[in-house]
Formats: sequence, C-alpha cells, structure tokens
Amino acid sequence: MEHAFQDGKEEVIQAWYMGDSDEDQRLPHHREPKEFIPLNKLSELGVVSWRLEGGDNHEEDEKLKKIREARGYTYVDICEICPEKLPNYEAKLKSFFEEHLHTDEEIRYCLEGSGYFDVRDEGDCWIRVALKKGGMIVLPAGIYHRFTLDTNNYIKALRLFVGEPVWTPYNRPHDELPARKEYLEAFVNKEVKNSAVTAH
Ligand code: KMT
Ligand code: NI
Repeated sequence: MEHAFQDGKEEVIQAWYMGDSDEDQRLPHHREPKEFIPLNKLSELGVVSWRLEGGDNHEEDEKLKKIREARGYTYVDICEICPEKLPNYEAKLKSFFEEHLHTDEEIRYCLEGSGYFDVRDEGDCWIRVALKKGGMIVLPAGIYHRFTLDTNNYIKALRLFVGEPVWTPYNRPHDELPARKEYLEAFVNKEVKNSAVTAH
C-alpha cells in the first residue's frame, strides 16, 4: 500500500508554484506569498513519486526493485551533474532548462545532491518540484518540463527506462506529437470533461 501511510516523502520532494522573476534559475523562485503544492496534486498531473533511501545502496533496495518490476523499468544508469563528470556541462545544463517533452516517461531517483524539475500544470503555470537525496519522481510522457540544478550545484541521479532508452527532448512547441495528445487526454482534458459532467 504505497500511498496508504505517511512516509515522510515531503522531506525529500517538495513542490510549489513559481513566481515570474527572471533571477538566477538556481534560486527557488517561490510565489509571494509562498504556495506549496501537495504531492497528490502532482499525481493528478501524472507526476508520481516515492521516497527511498538515497545513497549508493540502490542495488540492494527492495522498494526500488518492486517499483522497477511493477513499472517495467528494465534499464538503469547514473547521471552525475558536475563539470568534472558531465561532458559538455554548460551546454547540457542549458538544454535541460529548455522547456521540452519526451515520448516516454522521465524517471529520476536522486542518490545525492538535489535539483529542480519544473513541470507545467493543467493551466500552463510552472510548478517547481524540488528533489533531494532519496526522492524519486516520474514525469509522464508528453508533459512539458525542464530541469535545473539548485544553488548546491550538484546532483547524482539514477535514470531509469522501460527498454532501450530514448532521451530525445522535443522543445516546446511539439503539440502535434501523439505523446502530447495522449498526455492531454489522460491528465488535462479529463478535468474539463469531469467538470462538464458535474455541471449538467
Ligand atoms: C534531464 O533529462 O533533465 C536530466 O537528465 C537531468 C536531470 S537528472 C540528473
Ligand atoms: Ni526531460
């Protein structure tokens, strides 16, 4: 029963609405006043998350094993973001922060450090999802999003995938892609349909 008990997920995953200042992308960019978003609202957008241990023992982690089996995450590798470990560091960081989507899920499990995954809500507002050591998130196929380091300037994350990985980013706009249409159908238009039904 993954969601039936409080497992301290908020200690490693937090989400809030972003303000519109154009200061350094690595700053938190809260709205004024701050507007936090409960993690169950994220799941309505298709963004699911778990809390695991973090650190280097992921190969023995039973909870991770179960998630991988349940969701078919056969592929795994490690992505470490620092100038020494990531070839083309500056260019990569720049492209991570371009708003884009993928035709598959983006699955990240933070082993060390931290970072921000920004996702668009149903009304196209930016939600900043702060991921710390132990936090694992899935961004659904077709959601517009971007990534930035925070002011700690370091993240080491596990990247998972169903089958052979395809990391291709499609920068916005790419609304004609089936993955985009399917995302809207599953998580955004659904809301409109539901409220239309209750309005009758
Ligand atoms: C991505 O796709 O944005 C990344 O892989 C960078 C964040 S995961 C360390
Ligand atoms: Ni991405």
